[in-house]
Amino acid sequence: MTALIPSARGVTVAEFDARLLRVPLARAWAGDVTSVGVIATHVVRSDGVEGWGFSWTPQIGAQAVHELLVHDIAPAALGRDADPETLWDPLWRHLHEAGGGGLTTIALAGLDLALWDAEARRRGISAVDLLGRARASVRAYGSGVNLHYSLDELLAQVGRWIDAGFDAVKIKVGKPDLAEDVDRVAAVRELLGPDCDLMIDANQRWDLDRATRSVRALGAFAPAWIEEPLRADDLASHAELARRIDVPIAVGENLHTAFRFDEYLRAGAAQIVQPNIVRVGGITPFRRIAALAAEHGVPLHPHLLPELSGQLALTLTNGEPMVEDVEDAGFGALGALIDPSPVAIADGCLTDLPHLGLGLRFARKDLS
Ligand code: SMN
Ligand code: MG
Repeated sequence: MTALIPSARGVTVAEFDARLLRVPLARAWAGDVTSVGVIATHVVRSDGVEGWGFSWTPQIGAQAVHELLVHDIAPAALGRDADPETLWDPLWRHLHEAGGGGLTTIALAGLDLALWDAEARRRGISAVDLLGRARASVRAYGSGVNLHYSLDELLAQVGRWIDAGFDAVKIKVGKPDLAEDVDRVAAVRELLGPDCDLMIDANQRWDLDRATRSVRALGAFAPAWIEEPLRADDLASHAELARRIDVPIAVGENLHTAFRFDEYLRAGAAQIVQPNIVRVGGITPFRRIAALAAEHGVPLHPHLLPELSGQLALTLTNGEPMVEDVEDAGFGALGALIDPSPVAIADGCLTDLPHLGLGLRFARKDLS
């Protein structure tokens, strides 16, 4: 991949800081997920240019991410080249004894995003234009953390997505009793009609036998994909499941490195990939994963974070990426941003609005 920021050579990281905030959710994602952790980051380069980024983890590890950023990433980054594509690999190697992916990559995203933001701001353009705009808009789908909803609540949510103009929606499956999943998916399909895309997400709840039985039963409602049917760690079972079912398998929100995505793709264990830009370590590794997906001819739909994912999706050249809009969970809608949201979602489409850099500076104080 050609370097995008040759003009940044010689410019170094001069200052870096990170602060932890919790952003309350308007709709709880489950009884115990009522807010998400955000680690807002800020970089100053040796040429005086500033950039803002963030890291994110809903429930687990936000303090640890903050500590990694302040104690392990900042000292290793200071004085080094401020080009994110030059800096990412040495920092990843530096952190590796604490894990090749997971908290280390989640933390690394905080610096990577801030460095991309800084370079776009130096040029007076948006990150979309810095990275290379490929399209004017991307399709968005309605999504919700709704396994705990009653059937009436679930249908009301799907009704809101239809009214908002979405033609693709994703619901959770994985009730203890398969018959209940069948009833819920049948009712949602009935409400949507045959022309909308319906995706189902099991959030790693099943084992191989249960997944086989479930997907065979739920396949009757023409799901566009089954997401995370099994533990994301278990590549072999995904490959076996793919041989047993004809619904495409989507994974990625719990894969953390380009190596892991490559293994899944080579094994035929995923037909759709969904990297989370923060969890994989930022824009730099996300772009490598997107290149891998393109090589394999596999669709990529970035996971969550529509204000960030939407911008990256606008730069993807392969296929038709879709962006996930979890109901009432955007950072803009939650009041977490200083500036107006850099993107808008209407009639099932995401577009970007005029902004500098990533346009994602977080509110100064803790919001919870
Ligand atoms: C999901 C994961 C984490 C937080 C919210 C939602 C979910 C999805 O798996 O894919 O939307
Ligand atoms: Mg999911």
